[in-house]
Amino acid sequence: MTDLKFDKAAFVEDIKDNLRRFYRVDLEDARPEQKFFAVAAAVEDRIIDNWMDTQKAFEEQRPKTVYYLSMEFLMGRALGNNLLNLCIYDEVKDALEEIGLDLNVLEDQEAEPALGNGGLGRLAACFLDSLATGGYAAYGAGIRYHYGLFKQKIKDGFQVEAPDNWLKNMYPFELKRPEYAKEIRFGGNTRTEWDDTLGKNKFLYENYSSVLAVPYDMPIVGYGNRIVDTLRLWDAEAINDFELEAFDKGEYARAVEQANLARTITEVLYPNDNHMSGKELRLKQQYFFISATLQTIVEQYVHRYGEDFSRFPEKVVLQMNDTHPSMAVAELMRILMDEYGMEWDDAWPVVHSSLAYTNHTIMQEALEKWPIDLFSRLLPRVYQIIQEIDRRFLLDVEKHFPGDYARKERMAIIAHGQVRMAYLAIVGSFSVNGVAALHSELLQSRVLRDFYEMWPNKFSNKTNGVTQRRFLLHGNPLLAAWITKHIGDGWHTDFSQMSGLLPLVEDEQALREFMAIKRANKVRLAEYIKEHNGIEVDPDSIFDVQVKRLHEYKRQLLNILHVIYLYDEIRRNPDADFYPHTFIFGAKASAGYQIAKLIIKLIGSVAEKVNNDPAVKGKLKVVFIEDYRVSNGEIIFAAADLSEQISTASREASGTGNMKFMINGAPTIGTMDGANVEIVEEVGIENAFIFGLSADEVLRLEREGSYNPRAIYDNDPVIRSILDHLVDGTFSEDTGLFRPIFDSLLAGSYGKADPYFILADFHAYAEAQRRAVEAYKDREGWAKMALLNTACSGKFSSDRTIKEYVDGIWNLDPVTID
Ligand code: NBG
Repeated sequence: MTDLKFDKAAFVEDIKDNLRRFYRVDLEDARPEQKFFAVAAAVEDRIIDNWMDTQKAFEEQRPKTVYYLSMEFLMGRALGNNLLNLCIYDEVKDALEEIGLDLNVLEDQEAEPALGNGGLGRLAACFLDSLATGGYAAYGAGIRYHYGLFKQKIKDGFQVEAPDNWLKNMYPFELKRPEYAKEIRFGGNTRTEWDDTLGKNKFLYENYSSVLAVPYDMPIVGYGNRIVDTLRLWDAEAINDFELEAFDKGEYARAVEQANLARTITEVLYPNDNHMSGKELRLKQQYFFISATLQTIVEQYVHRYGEDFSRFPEKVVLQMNDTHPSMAVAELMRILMDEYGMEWDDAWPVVHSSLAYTNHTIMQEALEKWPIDLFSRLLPRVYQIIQEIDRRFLLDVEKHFPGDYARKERMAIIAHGQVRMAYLAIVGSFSVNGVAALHSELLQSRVLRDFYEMWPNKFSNKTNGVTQRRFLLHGNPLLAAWITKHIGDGWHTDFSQMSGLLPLVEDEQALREFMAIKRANKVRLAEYIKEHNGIEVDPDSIFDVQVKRLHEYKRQLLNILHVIYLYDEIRRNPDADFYPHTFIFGAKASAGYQIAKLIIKLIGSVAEKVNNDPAVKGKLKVVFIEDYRVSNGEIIFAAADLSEQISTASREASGTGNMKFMINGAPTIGTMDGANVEIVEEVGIENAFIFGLSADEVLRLEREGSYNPRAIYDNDPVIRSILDHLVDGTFSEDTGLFRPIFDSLLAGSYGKADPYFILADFHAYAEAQRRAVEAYKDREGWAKMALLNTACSGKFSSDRTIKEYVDGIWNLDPVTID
């Protein structure tokens, strides 16, 4: 499919022009990053026409528009993706080859916009790709952090964070739009004053300080449909008037200080995944991008439809990606009342019918709660509005459940000195959804049960998905071409067609080809590992992979304890039959998350020991891949044999890495958690390696408080010996180094030992590992299982997820341009 007439000569000419214009160099003398920019700018030029046509079509057809509000967009590199979606990847590759440029090398030059932590931010990026591809009028709205997620270096086995200065060189795929800047106000106080002409109290907001929110637009190219949606990221600048005033008084330094203060708002992404940071600056970031976005949306609405807001919910829908954007509820009320003079009773239905909320976690420490004093000091007017929302909401609760005071206390938005952002989001929206069937079920039956009982119709499930265009078409070109050879290229935009591969499970030739592709991808990863880690890995060993953020609930510790167990076995029986096995890890830990960082160190220390022990004879290898991110992720998923999804059941809301592995033909070894449940439903339990406590069992053990890891340690010699290695000098001369990990399992630094049930699940996990290795030894059987995973992955495209949001929540119609 080529939608764009690709003019090779003009393209090459543009590249040379760009080099002259931006760098005053010829192609021969240009440095790699200059070549990248020149090519990327030429590609951006080819996006612009479609982008303008899309905007025109929106302006003419005025479709209902969705705004995806998110603090995080983990976009990954854009060059390759844009070329694929423009359907000119191969043409450009050839054109570049003719002038001596290698597209893959150029792609590696691109700084990666890593404006997100993990699954939540990457989901937002996949959703934008699917929205544009589906032809929907959609905007992403977020923050243009100057520093994205830190780059991870490993020094002596420890994680060291380096700043991610992704804007150091000009970023080619963004456009500054100063003409759409908005003023954002913080602090100050509120006051009411009688207004004679209005005949009522007028509300005043005074003594605030302001910053300017300036938007930068990134194009989101739909696949082969000429639609280009927009990701609008807000950057902070000082308000010019402020500076002028200070200049007048000769306070030059103060003016500059002011400017720097403004800029700090968008300086850095908080590197926490599934954990709330509670910092004032974070709260500022939230209000900053929400206020700027809502001002823009309302202005746009008024421009099209005038000041009658009754049709607002027909034309606009806002999806809140977790609670981070939830002050949208109050901010939209504020704008409608304070700036457009609406009454509460008229404004509330407008707000409430246009906002929807997605919950992404049941982890208590991730649920946002802000102290009242901080909130009301920074955002006095917004706080006032939240108080009124809460007051009215509690009256409503009283109506539904008369006299149930305990319930009111449980459900109040403001309680115990805090503002509970999740409750604000639920009360202020018409839709609340979880991100996988099990997760949504847990929300309804446990975490948000009170709300579900009050408003059962508000709740639904939307199981996550990932874009096959990045994680298969771009990341695994060999497999993509093979699939297209067999079933055509319809799967690029209709992933349910993957089931067309099912008959090939009986085709020996096809199975051989499929496995040959997997092997080629393993060789590609082995080369990456050799280059980046200096470790040789055997492409014929099992590539057993766990890549994701480091978090205790994700249980990388269970994985590495099992490696220690295998190492012991080998040392005990050096001549026993042992199938070569490579354990590959990749994970960033939040900078302040000490135990997580220590687990990284433990993985490194085990790797060091195991990889260099001659008794192991190279049969067991452990690799920690530095700086796991979207770009190397694509290489890793394509090469995996086994997908580790071993979270404590009930804790992983969905997971999306699990889907990326499945698509690329890696069976899952995992617990019945998150979307694993649905993966197993699709592929059959016999084509996965499922183990461990169920969500119900975990929750029951927690409720009863009956779990006793100490007893396991005392009575189980195998587990005792593994854990003792943490403190007996096997992996570190400093026997105290890993003591905190040992204690977290047995003593519990917070009075609770092994909160993620690692010891409870250990033997079940080891047994599932044995099953996986046995299955792997049967080469033909494994090929079938792996291919079945790919063939049954059709459900896990974000195109399907987006269609469910569109039909079930947003109610959008696609737009076409000719
Ligand atoms: C994460 C969950 C994942 C889920 C992603 C995307 C947060 C708060 N939640 O399981 O932990 O896949 O969201 O929905 O980051």
